[in-house]
Amino acid sequence: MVIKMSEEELLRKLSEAVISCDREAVVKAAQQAIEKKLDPLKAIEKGLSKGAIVVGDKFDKLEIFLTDLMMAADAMKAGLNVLLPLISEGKISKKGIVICGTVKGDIHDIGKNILAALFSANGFDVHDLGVDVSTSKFIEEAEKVKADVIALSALMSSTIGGQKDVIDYLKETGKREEFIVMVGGGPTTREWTEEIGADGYAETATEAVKVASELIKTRS
Ligand code: B12
Repeated sequence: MVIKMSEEELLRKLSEAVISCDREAVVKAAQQAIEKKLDPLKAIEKGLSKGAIVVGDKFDKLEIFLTDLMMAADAMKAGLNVLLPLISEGKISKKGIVICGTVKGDIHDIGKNILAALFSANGFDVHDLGVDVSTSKFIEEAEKVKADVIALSALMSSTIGGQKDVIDYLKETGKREEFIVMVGGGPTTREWTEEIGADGYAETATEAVKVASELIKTRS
């Protein structure tokens, strides 16, 4: 019970430090989380990310400005710099090759970076193409590295169409069956996944790794 309380307290601290755009407080809370042996993934998903959701809602309601949003993102990234390296290193046997990136017109990369780190930590060979990635770049790279999975991140309703573009392009060029396509990020839903004909969707990076592993298994 005592342990649970302090864990909750730490998660709250992480989230509140992101909400108040306090970089130093985020780093301090992340270091405390490590000292208290809190699972780094839990600290990210139930601490830092919760803060990001609150900040996003405030921005949506015009309660904060873009500069605040940028400062909160900066604080969150500082926390990730402390926590992500602690997520255990990949196992020796490679589970598959993943290409990931944020779609065209979209520069949000925090979630995509977590996704890449978790795939890597779980034994996948990851090729992170970064942000604002064009449809052709995704496909060129996927062919080059003989990817099993193309993971497309999109955070805005104005850019989510980039996920459909990749799938449409694969269909048009007769390459759809060569790759597993997964989609995720804020506006992505299960319905959208079905509508565009993607193979998999996940709400969190942890779930994404599980879904990808299952999809690869069923394909081979
Ligand atoms: C931080 C942030 C920013 C930062 C980005 C910094 C960075 N380097 O990423 C900055 C300040 C730069 C920014 C800019 C903008 N932003 Co912004 N931003 C956010 C915010 C607050 C948090 C996003 C985030 O990092 N979340 C935390 C991560 C961990 O979560 P996540 O990305 O969802 O990822 C998780 C899962 O979704 C999943 N996942 C992610 N990708 C994938 C991919 C696959 C394949 C799978 C399976 C899973 C998966 O795994 C991750 C970990 O579990 C959101 C609000 C929100 N609630 O999302 C707004 C938000 C996304 N932004 C928004 C907007 C409008 C903008 C701007 C247009 C603002 C402006 N007026 O300029 C610009 C866009 C610039 C551009 N062209 O891209 C809107 C989008 C609205 C919409 N629905 O279209 C949001 C929702 C805020 C809002 N409520 O209005 N933003």
